[in-house]
Amino acid sequence: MISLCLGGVFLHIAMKNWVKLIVLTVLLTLVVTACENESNTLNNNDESVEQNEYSNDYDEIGLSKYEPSIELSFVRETSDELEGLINLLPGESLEDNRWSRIYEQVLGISINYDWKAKGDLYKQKLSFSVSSGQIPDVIKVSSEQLRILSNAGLIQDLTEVYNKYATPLTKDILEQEGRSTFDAATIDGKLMAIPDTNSSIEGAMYIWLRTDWMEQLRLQPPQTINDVLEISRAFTEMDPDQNGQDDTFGLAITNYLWDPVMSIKGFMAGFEAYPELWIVDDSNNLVFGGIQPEVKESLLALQQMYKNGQLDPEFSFKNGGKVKQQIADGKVGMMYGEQWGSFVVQSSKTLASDADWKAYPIVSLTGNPPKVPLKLRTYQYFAVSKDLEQPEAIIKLINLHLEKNWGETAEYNTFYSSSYPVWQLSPVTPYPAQKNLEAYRQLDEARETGNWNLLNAEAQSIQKLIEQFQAGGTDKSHGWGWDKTYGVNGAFSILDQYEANDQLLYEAFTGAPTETMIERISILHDLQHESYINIILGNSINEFDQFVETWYELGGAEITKEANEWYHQNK
Ligand SMILES: [Ca+2]
Repeated sequence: MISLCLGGVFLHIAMKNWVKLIVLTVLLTLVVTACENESNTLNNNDESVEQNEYSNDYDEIGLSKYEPSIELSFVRETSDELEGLINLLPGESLEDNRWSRIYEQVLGISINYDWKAKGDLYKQKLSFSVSSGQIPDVIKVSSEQLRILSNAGLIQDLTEVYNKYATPLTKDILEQEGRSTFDAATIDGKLMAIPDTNSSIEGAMYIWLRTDWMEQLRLQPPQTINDVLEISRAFTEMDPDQNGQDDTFGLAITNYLWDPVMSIKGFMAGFEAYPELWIVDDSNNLVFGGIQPEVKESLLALQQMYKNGQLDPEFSFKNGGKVKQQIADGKVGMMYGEQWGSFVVQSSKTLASDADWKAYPIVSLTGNPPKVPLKLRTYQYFAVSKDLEQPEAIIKLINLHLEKNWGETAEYNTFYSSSYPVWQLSPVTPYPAQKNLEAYRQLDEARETGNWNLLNAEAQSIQKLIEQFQAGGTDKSHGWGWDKTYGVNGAFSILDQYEANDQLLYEAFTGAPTETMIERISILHDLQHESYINIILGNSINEFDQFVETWYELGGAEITKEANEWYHQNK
């Protein structure tokens, strides 16, 4: 029941390990709670899964059944978390579970795994599989690997298969954030894989502020970057925790500047600086945001904050786990972060039960609503072996997965979240990019109209947690973060506003990585990161111009050329 928001968003996305850790802690806490509170429902669900036999009642060709059944092979990445999940589900295994059974019963597709492995070993084996050409029927690969398979002639064109077999629901969901997720999967005009789409809109930034400190210091919500700077100063210098000691900082940031929480990119957006994105300039050419002059001004502001003791002097040695601990210890009261930042800042309530937080919209220098940068998050693709006679089978799996979770015959509490994030049992795990925003919108409407009957299963489960929080009993802490994210003035109310104001800035380069990108991008990333950190720590701002020059020389010029070739051919 819980996993959907957390599970749906987080575990679909590759993230730094520390973020995973936070997420898992939250997940486990909530799962345990859910089990305690809903053991009856859970048992019922599990029994029904064991006993239910599904037949095929669908008319769509994309949900038709193979008779006799076919076998479809994959390879599978496992993890301790996935094993832990399976241990919680009696009678189910990775090979034989509620998803494998319904795929077999409804579609006549029997799923096999050629091999399974964890983490780095999985990556190594996958890489060997791609380079040696020994691939299963369906393989999930990066866009680079997709090029290799396509160039080697090992996979098939799925253009017609997708058009013919994808159900309207599938097309609607896979294209929810536009067709850009298909760009890197399209080679010479042919769709060579189905994108494993991830939500980009979930990357929107908010300012998370400790409101009990704001009240203590009589500070108003920020309207401009100047207000943010003033709050940072006040949180550092005016003893917001009233302990008589100079022991607090203004803004939480980690040694990795691009984390989804406690990063600098939301702050920089206020200066119209987009250090992670390719953007379109005034002459309709692509330029890399990380080298634009606007970045300079934002780095200068951070340098000033550092100099004035508003950033931890040791931030460049501290990862997310350590900075999260500083928040828990009541040393910092402001961070930029994604919608689930509530679950990070909640840790401060252990030490100070009256600690309170709220998400605010990011702000600009002028006070005009700033653009909110969104990096494209789709990075994996399902390719199909040239030898498979039923290439549409992968589309059918995706169709049924979406249908049983978000379609008219959805059984969300059985197939997405039975209190446990059971969606992970399937080899394909598509989801609507805007599902969390949609859940908020349903809750918002119900709060307005008083009609709670129209909530989907996801919104219902969130509402239960919010009610738990509002009821104020011993379990209220379980609902705190949910209220901060999905409640009346929660983070999603701001996302709704961002969208209505046309503030969302989607990444403009969405093609497969170019030749020089593949070769040079990690060197350029490191160069950028080091230059930014050094400037924040006090090096001359003139070093920025030197960095830009070096960036161009080390491959940036070539990459810019290649990115523009793609852009002018495709957009
Ligand atoms: Ca203090």
